[in-house]
Amino acid sequence: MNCLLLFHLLFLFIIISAGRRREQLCFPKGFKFGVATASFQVEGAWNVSGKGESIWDRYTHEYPERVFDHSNADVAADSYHNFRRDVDLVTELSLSFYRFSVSWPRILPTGYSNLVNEDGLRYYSELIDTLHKNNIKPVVTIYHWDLPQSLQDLGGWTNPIIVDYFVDYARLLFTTFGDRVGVWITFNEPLSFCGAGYGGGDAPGAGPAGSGLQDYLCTHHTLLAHAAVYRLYKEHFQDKQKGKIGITLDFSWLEAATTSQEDQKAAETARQFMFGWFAHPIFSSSGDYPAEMKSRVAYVSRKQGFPRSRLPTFTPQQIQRLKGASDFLGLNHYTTYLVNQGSGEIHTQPSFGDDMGVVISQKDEWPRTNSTWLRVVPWGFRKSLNWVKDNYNNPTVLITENGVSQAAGLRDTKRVSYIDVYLRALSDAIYKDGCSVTGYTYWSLLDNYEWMRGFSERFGLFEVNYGSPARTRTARLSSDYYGSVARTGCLPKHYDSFFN
Ligand code: GBH
Repeated sequence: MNCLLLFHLLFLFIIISAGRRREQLCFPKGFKFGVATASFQVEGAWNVSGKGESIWDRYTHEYPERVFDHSNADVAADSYHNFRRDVDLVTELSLSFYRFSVSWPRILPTGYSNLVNEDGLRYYSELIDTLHKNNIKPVVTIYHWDLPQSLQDLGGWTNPIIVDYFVDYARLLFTTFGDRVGVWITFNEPLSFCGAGYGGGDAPGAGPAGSGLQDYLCTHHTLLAHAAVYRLYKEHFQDKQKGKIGITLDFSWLEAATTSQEDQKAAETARQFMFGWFAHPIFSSSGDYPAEMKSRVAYVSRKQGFPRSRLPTFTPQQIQRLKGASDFLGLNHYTTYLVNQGSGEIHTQPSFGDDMGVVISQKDEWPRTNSTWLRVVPWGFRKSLNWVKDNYNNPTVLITENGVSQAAGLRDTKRVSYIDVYLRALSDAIYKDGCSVTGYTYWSLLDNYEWMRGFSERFGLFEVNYGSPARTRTARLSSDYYGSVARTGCLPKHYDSFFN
């Protein structure tokens, strides 16, 4: 009798402890892990060897007080001189790919293709060759925000002529590097550079006066430039070079703040304005801007006394050229917001905010990080992926960025747990929901220049010592953790073992 009781107790104990142990979680065979950086944020060498000025060079030099710590990216992590060390770090972590961006003004100092800077070509050529020597695949972003200043002098992305110049620039990249690059990304996050650059405080600094006007023009021409470069690659390069080409969009999850119908509707409106704005023309079966966005902007414009909508229109041919113009969807995801219906107030001064008509917030209890906008909400990642799957017929997705900032220091336990919980959410999206995700990219390989936040926010798996002329890179705990994930394809059973 006693013996049986003991046996039962033992059994119970085994069940409880098994419940506590995390089940082994592995990503599908062939799933790829990588890291990302962007030219302006890491390269430095802002005026070295023939490089031209970018809008971010100009902006941070002219308005240092607008940058949180008054810094600029003249040197940053100095990857221009240190790229071999960077590639060593990627190699150390056993990663499959390195996502970096090309600085347009480093290659074409004036922005125009009649003047090529040979040193710029040499730099990216050596970077690509070094990656291949180490068995790492380059994933190349053509535009990550550092527009040549000379093109901004023409109006930048608000001027339709930019489409032609972007095509010239992309053609040069395909011709020069295309035989060695398997994955191209035309644009990184148009929501950020059009929304914040042409309607807010990022470079080139249109400010709120541009909102609801310049941001729409910027997006319009960015989408047309994307379609033009996609078609160029398809028609003239893809057969021979066998690469893939897509676009990277930022999708923060937007969750209705309450169960009320108004807030549910507001959340969907916000998704259409902040993600559908770019995704719908390319990935939906009907194409064009989301219907709801078209009708809302038309309605608010009319109320403000405009004779027509401030949202530009595509011709039927342009709609066709954009539809399906991507081999995959690059998705950047960091955090989640709550959405309430707005007051419906319409100011005379146009703004994207009044057009969208919602109120966005975050929940106090969501864990904070070192970036005010970034809270840890892993279930929002899974919901974003499901929304993409349901709305755009389950496209092939590459996670091109996901990551978190922490204060300086090597024991970045919060970063380890952020990556771990987000990777769990991702695996649920893949295995339980059937989302087609082929790879994951951590942002970022190393600490870098965080735009208007300067060096105050660190996203790196490796810490950069900005006080040392050599810009020494030192491994953080999270690099061990992420290296182990990449090596095994599995999440470690006890990720907290990385804390000891
Ligand atoms: C990515 O954007 C960028 O692609 C990358 O370059 C960047 O380093 C990384 O995120 C980390 O930030 O300060 O309240 O005005 C992510 C989307 C859009 C998030 C702008 C921060 C500013 C919010 N970003 N947003 S706020």
